[in-house]
Amino acid sequence: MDVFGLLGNPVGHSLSPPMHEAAYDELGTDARYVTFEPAPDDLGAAIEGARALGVAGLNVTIPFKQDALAYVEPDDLAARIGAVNTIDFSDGDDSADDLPTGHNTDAAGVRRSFAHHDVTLADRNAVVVGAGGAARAAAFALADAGAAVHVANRTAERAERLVADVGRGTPDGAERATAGGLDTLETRVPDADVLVNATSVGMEEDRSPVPSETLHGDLAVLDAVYRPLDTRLLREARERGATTIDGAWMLLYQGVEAFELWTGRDAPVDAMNEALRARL
Ligand code: SKM
Repeated sequence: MDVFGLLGNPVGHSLSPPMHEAAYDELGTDARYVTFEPAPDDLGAAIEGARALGVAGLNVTIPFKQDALAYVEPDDLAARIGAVNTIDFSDGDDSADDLPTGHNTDAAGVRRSFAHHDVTLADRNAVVVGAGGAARAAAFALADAGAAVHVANRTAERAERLVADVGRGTPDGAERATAGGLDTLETRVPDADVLVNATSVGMEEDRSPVPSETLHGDLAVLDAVYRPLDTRLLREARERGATTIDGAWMLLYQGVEAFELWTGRDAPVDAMNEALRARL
């Protein structure tokens, strides 16, 4: 039996176990997906211990995504984003100095969510709201796909740092990435084709991070928030004729990408999506 899992703290809320186990059931794979909640200081021991126990792969979530970089060999994208959410133990040789590979499938979660809804990203104007972990994954995903990215954040300095990182790592990214405070949404969103909310605004309260009058019918809007599924931002965007994509798509496709990295098989996307949405 193969064991996969999630490292986070807390992890009780996670929908990854039912989503991945639906994939194993669908494909008849003898595998389990379990959650682990190490103390913050035990992250390295947890990753090494998982390998020693023969765990095949791990997802990593809050608060460990950045710190996990120190215990893996990150691929190029994970190194540029500065965060790891997927560890693959299968390509190591088990020697102490041979680190497992670290990936970031949150970026694929963004890219594949848009692809699923037939939204093209190349040469489009994209706006990302926020500058934290999810925003970093979104900004790199959009820039790598050829979009011109504007990052708007409560503190403009943080947005500028993210844009500088995108510029360093992405061909042409430097000329096409811009940053500003939340006030810049008023001028940027009316001209945008693609909008991603990568803040948690809309989760606790019925609030939107984007002024509703800036939303329009030529926009595709992805909200990374998935509790609730139908956020105020998505409702207001839909009222103005925009294409709307809820946060469960992003959660689904980061899991799909992880499943495919670990197993080398196409993921049963519909079964995983059904399992996820049944719990939301
Ligand atoms: O990046 C993902 C992670 O792989 C799994 C997860 C979850 O199960 O809640 C959330 C995201 O951080």
